[in-house]
Amino acid sequence: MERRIHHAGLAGKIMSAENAAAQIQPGMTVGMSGFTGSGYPKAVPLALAGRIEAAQGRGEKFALRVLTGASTAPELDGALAKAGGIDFRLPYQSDPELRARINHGEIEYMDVHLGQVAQYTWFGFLGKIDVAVVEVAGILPDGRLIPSTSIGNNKTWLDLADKVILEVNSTQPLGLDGMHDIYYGTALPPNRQPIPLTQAGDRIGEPYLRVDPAKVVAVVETHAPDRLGRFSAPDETSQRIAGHLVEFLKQEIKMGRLPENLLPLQSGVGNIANAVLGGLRDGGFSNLTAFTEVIQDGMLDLIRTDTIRMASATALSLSPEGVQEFARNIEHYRERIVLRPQEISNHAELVRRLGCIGINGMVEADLYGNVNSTHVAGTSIINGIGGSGDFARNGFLSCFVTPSTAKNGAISCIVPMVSHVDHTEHDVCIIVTEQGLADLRGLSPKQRARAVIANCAHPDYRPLLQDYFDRACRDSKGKHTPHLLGEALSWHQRLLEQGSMQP
Ligand code: 0RQ
Repeated sequence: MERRIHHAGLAGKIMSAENAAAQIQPGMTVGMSGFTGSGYPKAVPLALAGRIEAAQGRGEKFALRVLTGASTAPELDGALAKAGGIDFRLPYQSDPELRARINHGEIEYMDVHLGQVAQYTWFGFLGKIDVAVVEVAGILPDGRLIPSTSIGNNKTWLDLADKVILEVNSTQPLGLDGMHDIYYGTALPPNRQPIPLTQAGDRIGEPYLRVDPAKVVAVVETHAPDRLGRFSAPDETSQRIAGHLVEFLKQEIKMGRLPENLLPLQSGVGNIANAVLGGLRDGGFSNLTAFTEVIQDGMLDLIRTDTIRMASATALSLSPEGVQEFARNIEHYRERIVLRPQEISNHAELVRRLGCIGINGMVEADLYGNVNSTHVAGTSIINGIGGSGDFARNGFLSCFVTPSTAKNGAISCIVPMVSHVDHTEHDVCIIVTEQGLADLRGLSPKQRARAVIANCAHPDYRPLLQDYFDRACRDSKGKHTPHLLGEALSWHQRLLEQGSMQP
């Protein structure tokens, strides 16, 4: 570990995770590192959970406001949620324990666009940050920090927190050094200047995070790797979704609306989005770029084969096999990957300037193109909006992908009216299911409904949707966006009551 902590003053602050966790008091707001299961602190949250359980055992309330980059892992969200140690959490999460407690109403959860979290903190909208707990790969002699496998909101937490706890993780490859680009030019309105990034791979900042050593109250050494899941192998459904999208992109090139090497890709989380990337590799594309949040296995593979020549993201979220491949060929990847703070990877100005092609998973879409990315039957959260909205609103094209049904056909992912809206009809260009692709660009609501029913609905549900739409066109008071309000959410009600949307 000696070679990872080169600052004498900070080396003098090495202590156990338990002693570090003792710096965190009930009611505090803690900004933690971590984005889609990578770069999260491995030891302090666990020690904290132990402390919280002991306090609860004595009948004392001990809960925190926990802010992160995005989802973390069982050692952080899972352990703290299980201990009853989280009062309030933002943004994106995916831990089953945390999700269950949010949906039971025990934890307040604020789902917010990932690109907005840093500026909301700087604006003061989220209150004061008491403590930052940030994983890093190493500490330089001058005290600057080599970031880990994700950057997320770390710059903001380190800048704004009163106290800082650093975890230095010996398993994170030192080859990460030089891969990051931390931009320190962000100012607050009215003093903001244009962000000088015009290509996905531009380096506009510095490779290291800054921290005031005087604020660092503890340095903890850890030796556990990121705990990341595996992706399911692309099945026939996801391959058909990928096929429709690839065919569409090729058609756009033919029509002269996209260049041969497309525009910078953004790809969301989940199995379907991962499979779509595999489709691009097999589709004969080359010289592509990505300006995205997360590099999953599918994208790593495109970088390995030079299908993607440059990728910008805020986190690596790889399977155990992906981690091995990354470490084996880290020199290749260092030339082709730039990791940035999420306020930059997801910045509206940059997504719009670069003209990103956003491809994100969804839960359901309605006839008119409104998209629900987050809730089951309108009330239970799955993960969160993540960065999908940053790209859907601001990109060149916003594509949403899903199988046409879920839960063995009991649920139609195309419904009369979405039970929760994350992306409005105004932000959605393309909807793809294994049935086909609906191109909603330039269409009125009724034209969109016809395209969605014809191209995306499953044959089991298509006649029901057509019937709803026909009756809505006849009986709706307003004929611009026809709806039968008493019936619009009846499919979800049927699901809750009978376990299926089928009548
Ligand atoms: O449930 O796991 O119990 O089987 O939702 O569905 O089909 O495996 O799809 O893994 O691609 O995830 C929207 C959740 C899709 C994801 C979502 C059930 C389904 C299954 C997963 P089971 P699939 P995926 C950048 C972008 C929001 C954030 C985002 C997501 C589970 O893509 O979280 O885009 N997106 N960020 O059975 C009830 C329906 C359903 C349904 C699917 N209509 N009703 N359940 N499911 N459709 C990255 C970041 O921002 C970090």
